[in-house]
Amino acid sequence: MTTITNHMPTAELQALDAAHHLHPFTHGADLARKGVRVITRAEGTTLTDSEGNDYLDAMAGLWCVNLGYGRHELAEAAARQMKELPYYNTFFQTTHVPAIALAARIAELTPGDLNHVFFASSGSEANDTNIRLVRTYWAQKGKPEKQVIISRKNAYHGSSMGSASLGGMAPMHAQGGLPIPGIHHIDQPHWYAEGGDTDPAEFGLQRARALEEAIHELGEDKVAAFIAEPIQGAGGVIVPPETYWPEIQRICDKYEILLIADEVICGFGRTGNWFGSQTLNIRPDIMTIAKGLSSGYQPIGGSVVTDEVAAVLDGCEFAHGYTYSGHPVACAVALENLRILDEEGIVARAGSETAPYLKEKWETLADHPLVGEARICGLMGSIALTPHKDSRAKFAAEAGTAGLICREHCFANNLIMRHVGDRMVISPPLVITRGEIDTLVERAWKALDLAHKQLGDEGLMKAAS
Ligand code: PXG
Repeated sequence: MTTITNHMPTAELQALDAAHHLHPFTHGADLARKGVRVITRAEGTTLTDSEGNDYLDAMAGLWCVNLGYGRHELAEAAARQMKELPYYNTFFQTTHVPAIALAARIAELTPGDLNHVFFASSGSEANDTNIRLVRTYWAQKGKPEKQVIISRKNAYHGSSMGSASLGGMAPMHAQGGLPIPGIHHIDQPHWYAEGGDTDPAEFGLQRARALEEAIHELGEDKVAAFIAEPIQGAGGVIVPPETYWPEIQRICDKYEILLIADEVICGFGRTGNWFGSQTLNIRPDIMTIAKGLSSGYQPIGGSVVTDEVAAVLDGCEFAHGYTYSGHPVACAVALENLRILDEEGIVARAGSETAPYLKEKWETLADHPLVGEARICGLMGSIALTPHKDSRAKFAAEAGTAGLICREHCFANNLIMRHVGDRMVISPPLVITRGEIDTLVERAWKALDLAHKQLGDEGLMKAAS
């Protein structure tokens, strides 16, 4: 057997990766030609690759390393738990201390009477739980016909059959026969791309009222729940107009449907409060959590439900669960992560200091000739690339061409910023310093300059007609 280490030449690691490793959301043949980037270590907000290059990770991994890299306390919590009880399940009338402690801590942190947690190992699993959970809830209440879950186009809720069906990503639905039955998608509150000449506040109301229209169309007696990310993340960090969420809340209150806030990205400090629901004043019946729950140090997620939902579910055996629901090592690491986020005031500081500073700097990017808008909420931000600022025009070239060019210039300038089509998005670790924010925005500006030049040179600064 070959021993594969960080010290092997990059080319050998790349060849082995191409030979044996299938990557998520990646065109395999393209990647094999180009050669994969090998990340070897990380500290704070900085990643290092096998060639010794450092990158400012403005994505916190995949929107998850809220605490930043290199916190040994979490490694020690894992090692302690592995020695004491590396695994036991939470099925069949058993439990263990890490699961008890983490569920209790989550209940303290989540707002209102969201006091009960069903654990999973990822956001996708948690959203799959939610599909079965809300349908079971209504069946228990004597309304088994309430089955349909309303979601939104361009939402991201995961990659499993159920969660990708909840999601509204057309390319995902095109593969593997999705969506599953009983999921209905309404339009998203994406004013910049879809609002045209409508005033943003009016547009927010219109897009919220699409929920009410869908409830009428499908029948109130058929609709089980509405699911949404407080702020769409993977869809391009789309901050809805301020009118949107109050109207959604009004509609959810008026009709008998459960509101599921998918907090997988927005949770655990990302928007400047513990939960996006607090920032946007939403009162969900169910929250999906993952990512920042453990800052990505261990795979863990869950569904947090209110006292009322839990009481209804308690009336039956919910025939659902994962081998690793409440995995003790993942729970111990998540608990340690939450302790540090709280005791070091990281979430509090994200809201009171880091987010306002980042906002001030990030919004300067709106002055760049390639940028149509810069949006930010807490520590999640986006910029829209455009060939024509005033009209918010899209590029004539295939969507994502400009975004990819910009992303490559970011990498070449030691910044990791993701592109979603022709939007660039950031979600840095909450521990990012002012100096690092300055660096982030300087490097972003430089990458935009270079992308602008390349797009011009290649004749790509043309607007779609
Ligand atoms: N809900 C939301 C809101 C998410 O952002 C999931 C659920 C699924 O979580 P898991 O743990 O199953 O991946 C997510 C995940 C991207 C990207 O490219 C975003 C996610 C995952 C992978 C890539 O922006 N979000």
